[in-house]
Amino acid sequence: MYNFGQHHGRPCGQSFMIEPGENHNNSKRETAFAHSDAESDPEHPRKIIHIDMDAFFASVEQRDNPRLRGKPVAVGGSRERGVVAAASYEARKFGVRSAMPSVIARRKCPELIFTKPRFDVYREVSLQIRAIFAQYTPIIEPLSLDEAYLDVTENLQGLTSATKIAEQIRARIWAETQLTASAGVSYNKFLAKLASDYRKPDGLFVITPEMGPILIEALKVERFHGVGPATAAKMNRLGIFTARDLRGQSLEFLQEHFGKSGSHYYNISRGIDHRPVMANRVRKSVGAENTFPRDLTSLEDMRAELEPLAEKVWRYCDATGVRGRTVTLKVKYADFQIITRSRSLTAPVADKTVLAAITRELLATLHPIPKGVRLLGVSLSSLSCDQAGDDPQMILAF
Ligand code: TTP
Ligand code: MG
Ligand code: MG
Repeated sequence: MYNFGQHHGRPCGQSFMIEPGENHNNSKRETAFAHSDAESDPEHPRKIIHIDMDAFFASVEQRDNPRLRGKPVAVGGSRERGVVAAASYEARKFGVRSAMPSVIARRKCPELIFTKPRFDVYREVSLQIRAIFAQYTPIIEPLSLDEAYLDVTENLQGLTSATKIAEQIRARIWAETQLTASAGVSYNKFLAKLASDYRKPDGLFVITPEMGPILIEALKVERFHGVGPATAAKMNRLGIFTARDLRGQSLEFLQEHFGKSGSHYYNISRGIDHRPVMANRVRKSVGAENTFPRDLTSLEDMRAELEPLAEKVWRYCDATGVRGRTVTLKVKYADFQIITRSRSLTAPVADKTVLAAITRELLATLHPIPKGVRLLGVSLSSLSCDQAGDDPQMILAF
């Protein structure tokens, strides 16, 4: 059953936003064992582990360059428009974070050392850790290069304690990569992911069925995985700030305001999450979108907003080696009407400049724009993936 592991480290939280996408199993045979039961039996809770590498890109750089060890390190571009991809824990003491403009990071920490990302090495480590996971279960759902969900309810080693498995995995990751990972163990994905953040870095935390609902009561909605800044702001406007506030709302109210996601929010505020861990996900698209504080009305402003979106999509492409042929522009008007315009090339988009140019052309086809624009999104699909890319659909929210 659920054992408590060693608790050390300190809380820290940040996460990518990933939208659930379609799942494709490679074969019928695999479908039989490659995902866990959607409707979990309360008598026999599932055992889900979420593993996430600590300060991933930055730790790899510190591992491979002894001069960086113990120092505040940022992986990313140091130039004027550069952004921090990863910050070492030493850098975080100064307030340096992922996605922070490098100019601000340097202001917060003048001795910050910037290093260029080496995506090939990160991909290699990613494959190494996935090979370790595979020794315990075939039900592995990677969320990005450095993290994955594992369903170990029926694991290959015949171990009954999910906590023991998580500890073994952490130890093996250290032995094989000289990098640390944090683990969360719980009875569903939502809580396992939350748990892995609790004792970061180099920690393990278990959330039992008894603890789940109590532990999340005071949790702020913006800490929920899957609740992006726009949704959190909307919840706040409705007077919903914590899981407790969310729990105070009826299912009908949440569905009315959040559509299909309403019932998911209703459930997770109670520590309930029936989503199965899905192996063999195939990524369909990668996109970035931004909801603006004020509606945009001029074409010039819209063009200016497209640039960072294209950049963000391309950064992800670079990080994972993924490439795509179809560029889609999404526009949400002030009255919430959504339209999309796409263009497909015969070969994958070659670089960031091409991606940005196509998005500008797609925007130009909408001219004259009839109403204010609330949101713009850029995405790339018809993807050709390498073996390390497998998020079904990734939305990098601002
Ligand atoms: P995370 O797991 O979110 O962060 P982390 O591993 O750096 O730190 P920790 O988990 O200990 O809190 O992301 C994994 C890697 O993904 C990160 O090292 C760099 C990359 N990344 C970006 O490039 N941009 C981003 O905005 C984020 C959040 C991560
Ligand atoms: Mg990480
Ligand atoms: Mg991660």
